[in-house]
Order: sequence, then C-alpha cells, then structure tokens
Amino acid sequence: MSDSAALNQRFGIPGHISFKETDGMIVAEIDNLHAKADICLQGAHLMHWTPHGQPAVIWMSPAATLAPGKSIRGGVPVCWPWFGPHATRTDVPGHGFARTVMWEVIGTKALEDNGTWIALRLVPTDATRAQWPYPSEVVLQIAIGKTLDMDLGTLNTGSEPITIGDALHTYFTVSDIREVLVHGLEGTTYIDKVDGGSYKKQSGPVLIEQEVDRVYLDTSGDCVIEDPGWQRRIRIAKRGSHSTVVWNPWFEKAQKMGDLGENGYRKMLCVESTNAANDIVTIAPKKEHHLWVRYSVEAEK
Ligand code: TA6
Repeated sequence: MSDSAALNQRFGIPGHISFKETDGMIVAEIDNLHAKADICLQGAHLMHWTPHGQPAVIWMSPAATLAPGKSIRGGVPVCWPWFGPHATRTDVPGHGFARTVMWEVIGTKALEDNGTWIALRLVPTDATRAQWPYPSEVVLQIAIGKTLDMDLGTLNTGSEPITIGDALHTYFTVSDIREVLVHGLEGTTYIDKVDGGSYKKQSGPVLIEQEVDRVYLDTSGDCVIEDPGWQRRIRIAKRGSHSTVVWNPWFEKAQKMGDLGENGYRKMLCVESTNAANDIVTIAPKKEHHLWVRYSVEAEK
C-alpha cells in the first residue's frame, strides 16, 4: 500500500482531509466548508490557505518547486531549532533543518466548527541529530477553518535546559506590495538587516517601498496587513513570540533569488511570528514552549 493510501486509511476524513502523492512528495489536502489548504509532509509545510470566496491568504511562489530536502518558496516555512544563520556553525542550513526534513502525521480531526485539525511531528534522523543532539520533540498543530491557527510546540524530553529560536515564516498574499501597510509595530525598535543590522525606531505603519528585512523587538501584539487593493485586512495574532520579522526582497534581491516568479515580490509580504534575535527561548527539562498564531481576514473598514 502506498504511503498516501495508508495515510488516507488511517487519517483521511471525508469532507475534510485526504492525502496524495505529487512528485514523490506526500501532500495533505484540506477542503472543508470554510476553506481549502494543503500541507506538504516534508517540513510540515502549509503551502496554501484560501478561505472560500476570498483571494488566497497564504502566498506560494509560481516558481516554487517541491523536491526532497529543498525548502519551498512560499507558504509557511517552519524555522526550527534556530532562526536565520546558526549562531556558530556554517555547515548547517539557515532557519534550521525542520523545513526540509520529513514530518509524520500523528492526528487528524473534524472540528465542531466544521474546521479541520491536523498534527504533525518532526521525524528525527542521524542527520538532524548531528545538527541538534538535544532530546526534544517538535509538533505542529494546524486548524484550518474561517481562521488559520498554527501551534509550533517544542517539548524538552531531556534532563538539561535547551535553547531554541524558531518562527512561522509566513508569506502572505497581497494585491500589490506598494499599496499595503503593516499596522501594529508603530513605535517599536527594529534591527534593520538591510542597513548593517542597525537599530531603528518604527515611525507609523510599515510601508514597503524597497527591500525590507527587519526584526522588530519586544513585539507580542497583533499585526494587521491593510490591503486596500483587495479591500481586506489580514490580522496576525500570536502567543509565545516577542519578535516579529517583516521581509520583502524587492526587485533586485528577488531577481537574484530566482524562485519568486516574474514580479512575484509584488504579490507577497512576509510577516513572521518569531523567537529571533534576543527573543530566543530556553526550555527547562520536561517543559514545553509553544509559538501560536491565528490568521484571520477582515473586510476593509
Ligand atoms: O526572514 C527573513 C529572512 O531571514 C531573509 O533574510 C531572507 O533570507 C528570507 O528569510 C528567506 O530565507 P530563505 O532561507 O527561505 O531563502
């Protein structure tokens, strides 16, 4: 029996979730009364979330490719157990290994509000242990409905404290990057990675008129992407994260990256709920840390 057939037998729920194999990759497809979504089991990578009657909320690059061990451009990459470059090692991937290794489905459920719940757990290997030898378990829970809820949980199964950085590195779809505003970060301090890592203060909402790559510090409140072109606001609520990354590569960087598609940078904006910079997390033995987000769409006021 194929992997997808076995998964459908054990975790498929008619009217909610099924599993298919595409280019050798296993994908969970969710289609319920509220929305459509799909999740690649490699990286527990949510690739799309489109509430019925809405333009897609989560952006996927038209030039993205699904390939074993390769990160996917778009969706919600899971950055774990570090964010950005490793603090000391150069032989390990930026943003950690979680997004390019296999995760296993450990549960699915039809929710009372007609949403769909799925839980996935990272499958440790010799290769992951060589990068991260600390006893731990990481589980991503996702509830797809009128809202998109994601909970990245890390359990310290060892007898010593562990320290992690992590993020839900979410790509949101916008009508035109030059038109949108990001509210919720006014007056906060950020590290400007486009300007030598200098510390700056955010004045007013965030406008995107050039490459933006900023780590906003001590930020735990909601962010709102105001998109006048589609007369909608995307609300990003979170818990367990006190830093927020706003990133758009703009034209030149996008050209160099080569996997955002023709002018793809104009249709996407990353607002990432993170434990990054000084916001790394130390977890005591047998304790857990949860990074939780809720994405929702509101009509333009
Ligand atoms: O979160 C912003 C960032 O760290 C940028 O500096 C850029 O590198 C982006 O992530 C994409 O990283 P990736 O490894 O997915 O190409």
